Amino acid sequence: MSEYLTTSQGVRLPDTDHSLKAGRRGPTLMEDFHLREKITHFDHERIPERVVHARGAAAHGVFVSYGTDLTRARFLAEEGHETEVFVRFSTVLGSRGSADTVRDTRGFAVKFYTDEGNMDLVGNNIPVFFIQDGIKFPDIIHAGKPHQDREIPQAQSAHDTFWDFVSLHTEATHHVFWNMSDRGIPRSYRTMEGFGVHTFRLRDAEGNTHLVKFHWKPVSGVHSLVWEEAQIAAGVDPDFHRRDLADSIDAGAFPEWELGVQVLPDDGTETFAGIDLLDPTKLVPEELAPVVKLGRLTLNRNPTNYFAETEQVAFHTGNLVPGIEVTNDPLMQARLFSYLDTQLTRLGGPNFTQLPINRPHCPVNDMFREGMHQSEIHEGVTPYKPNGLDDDRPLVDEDDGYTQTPRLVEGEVGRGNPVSFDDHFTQAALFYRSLTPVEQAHVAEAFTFELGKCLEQTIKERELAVLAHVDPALASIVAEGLGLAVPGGIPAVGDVEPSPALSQVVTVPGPIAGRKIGVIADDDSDLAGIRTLRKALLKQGAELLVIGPRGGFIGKGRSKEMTQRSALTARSIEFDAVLVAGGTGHRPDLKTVILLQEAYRHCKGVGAWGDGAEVLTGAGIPADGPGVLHGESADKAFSTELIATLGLHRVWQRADDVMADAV
Ligand code: HDE
Repeated sequence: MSEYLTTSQGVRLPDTDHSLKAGRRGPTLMEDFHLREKITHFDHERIPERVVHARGAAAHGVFVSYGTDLTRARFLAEEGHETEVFVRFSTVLGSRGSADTVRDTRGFAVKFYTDEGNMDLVGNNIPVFFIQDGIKFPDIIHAGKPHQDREIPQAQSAHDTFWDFVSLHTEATHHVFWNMSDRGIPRSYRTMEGFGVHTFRLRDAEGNTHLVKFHWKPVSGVHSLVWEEAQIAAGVDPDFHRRDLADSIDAGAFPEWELGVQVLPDDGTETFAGIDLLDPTKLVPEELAPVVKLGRLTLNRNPTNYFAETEQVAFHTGNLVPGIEVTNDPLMQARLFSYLDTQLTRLGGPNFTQLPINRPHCPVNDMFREGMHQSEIHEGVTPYKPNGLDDDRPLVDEDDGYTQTPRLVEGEVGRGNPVSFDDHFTQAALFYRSLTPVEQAHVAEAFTFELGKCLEQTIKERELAVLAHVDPALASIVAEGLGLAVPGGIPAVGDVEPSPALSQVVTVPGPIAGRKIGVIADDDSDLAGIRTLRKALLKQGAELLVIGPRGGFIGKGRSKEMTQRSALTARSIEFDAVLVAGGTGHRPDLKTVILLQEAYRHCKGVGAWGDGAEVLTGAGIPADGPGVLHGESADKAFSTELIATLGLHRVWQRADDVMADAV
């Protein structure tokens, strides 16, 4: 890299601020090769955004294996084996510049740069999908994307075409329930589960096989936003998740997940406990097949250049290594075609695998030649096999090369699904009935909100009929909110065995690394208390941010504290808890009142020490409200209670009182 500014040909430049003109006031000259080159390159800076999952954020990291006998894939089989990874998270529907916190499915795509070649696990944060057959993908996406006449609404499902489609195409019901639950609005990428969705086949060194479902379990627990918070964040900080990911990594609070698999017999039936394993709208409850942990993923490095890494990374479900195979799931089969195909347009030709972010970290010799954007200078004259001029090199590896497990395929050519694919409602009921009451209430609110945004009455009624199939009580709540009646005579799903693992409400405090705690303070506040509390939180990997009346410093004399946020820049959505420091002025201004009330309404920890409590009361926060913390000082007892409150994520006991406001 030159120390001097040059043209792309390496010629040094004396000036990049003025174009070449005939006289100071004269016309610009064609001769100005620097101007022309600079503008031409700029004109071509954008590439097509991803047709889905355009909005994303990514990070580098490492995967360390726990070791397993299930597969011969070295990066999983060998205990302690370290593999570099690049992970991209995304929303599905929005454009590249859309907000992070919209209600949507999240992508969770992992590229393992293994020493046996690149392996991509291109998953989502929801374990099931809208469609059973890939041929329906353009339909569901066309229905979810903005209306084609006015290109609105952006990045959301709360509109007629989405609900028109899913109410007719009822195999989407299970996935829609997950979208309408808290899973559709994650707190951060760090607190999302990930799923491979399809059933995969693992093969060990002896050729034994198992069917598996991949899971990513976040070490920070599974947590979400509340709907009002998500909506505010979309405007106040559209980069909410992207910022959180980058900030956590910068702060050393590295996001971590454990990779695991549900292990299911490969006995030729392709079913388990009556569940069709080829149907991607079905999950296997963890109570029936526990998740066996295979290793740990740590994201520890932010990308240096968004375009070169996060934008140009190309995932492909067909990037597999020996020992990991796909199954006949008709959704997966279509994906095997789509990913390579889409990259050809998005990345401008077939050589995108040579881009630094896509290049395998092991030696490659594919005999592919030429093509747009070729950046290799290949040697020799024999990019073909067999050849006699180069001893028939490169070699083929008959022992360790990638092979598929032999499997018999027979059947009549035709279109259609197995009969087992016809049940569209049982697992939606399983999911809904496995949630806690507060989570169920969120689902009801979400359906009411989304259908309330639809203009066509028939669409709302049709979806109410779908809900009545799944759960009549839910259908009634939503119908009431919409001011409609539940269609009669609809057979509902009977009893199902709930799967508690599907709920994300925790009763035992989890880790709080990466959480942010806002402390309202002014010049008179107890700054020593703030410092004590910061130390206690830092030990847990959480960050304390001082919210002052203005930018700069607060404090008197020699004791000063830098404010990280001011009354103007602070908004509740950024904080997992909001406190008032002792000594802080007693009459809260309107912004402080809103800050505290939002935090309270969103069921976050709020509290104060010393006479800071008067600010809370002044803001209308009930002193004896659940999760309202009080301390004489910011001592150990106070920080311990705060950490426990944060570890439970939300104070759901408050939910009943504030629910109506949160819709
Ligand atoms: Fe994708 N999907 N998908 N998808 N998908 C893409 O590939 C597609 C599906 C997923 O961060 C595209 O490079 C079809 C399921 C993620 O770069 C495209 C079907 C799951 C990402 C594509 C599906 C996913 C994509 C767009 C139905 C979860 C973002 C740009 C047969 C298991 C990857 C691109 C990233 C991206 C096609 C269904 C996850 C067009 C045809 C199911 C996380 O190739």
